[in-house]
Amino acid sequence: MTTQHPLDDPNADPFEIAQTAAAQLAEKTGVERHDIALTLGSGWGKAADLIGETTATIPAEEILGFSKPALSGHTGSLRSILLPSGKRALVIGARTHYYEGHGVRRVVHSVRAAAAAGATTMILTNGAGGIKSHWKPGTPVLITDHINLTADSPLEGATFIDLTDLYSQRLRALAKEVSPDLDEGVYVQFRGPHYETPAEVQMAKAIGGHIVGMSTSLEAIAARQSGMEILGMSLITNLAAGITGEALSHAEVIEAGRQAETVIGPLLASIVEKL
Ligand code: 8IG
Repeated sequence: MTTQHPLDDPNADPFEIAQTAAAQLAEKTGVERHDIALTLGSGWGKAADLIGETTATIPAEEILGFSKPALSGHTGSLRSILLPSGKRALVIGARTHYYEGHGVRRVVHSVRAAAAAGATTMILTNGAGGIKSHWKPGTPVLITDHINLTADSPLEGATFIDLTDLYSQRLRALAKEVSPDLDEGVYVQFRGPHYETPAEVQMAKAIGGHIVGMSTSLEAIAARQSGMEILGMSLITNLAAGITGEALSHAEVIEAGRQAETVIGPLLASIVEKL
């Protein structure tokens, strides 16, 4: 119980820890370099089985800096997948959320480890609430941009990183080739873990948001810092608070994710095939 997490040491260098994690990943997977990394959020897990052949599955806690998953339904493993193209994908089924309160270094560690493992493309997926009232639970949406309401950043010190075209126009166009009527929206990251009040959802809408969630933005910033090209996708598992008047329930969110699996898994697999 007294074991200190390596990223909690203020004197530790998070990039050095990511390098060590990448070396451990290479050793345990037998794959020297990964090309693409995917973080699979609620509802997106099935995609891993469809994108290629899993050649190694590593419990996340065996890799330096990773934490056990906080939530059941989040799988807690790292998988190395051989794609039909011959490229290697690293599937991160172990997301640390900001609301867990372990600090932003731990939130973005998987992204930094993936970058250190060689990945130049970062696919970030999540389950989220929808603000556009015509969205039905189970709708996949491309993230075009984000608004980070956590009041935090993975960048430390005077690190001024450009976030123009953070969610790559090129990768979004590619996703649209696979699914031309894929909807799009601006993702608003709240701190959580509570869902928004209806007034907060109206605020998110007023400032230009279409999707509300509790992940992704901080990870995207870290991925950009590491020079990766980013594709972000949300699965709308519920309409945001106050949009329909119905109360939100975690069980319904999980169920919507389960039902959407058969659609979004193949969608993501087809996108990955084009990378
Ligand atoms: I799934 O309605 C899921 N995650 N902030 N709001 C926020 N996060 C979410 C929601 C939602 N649904």
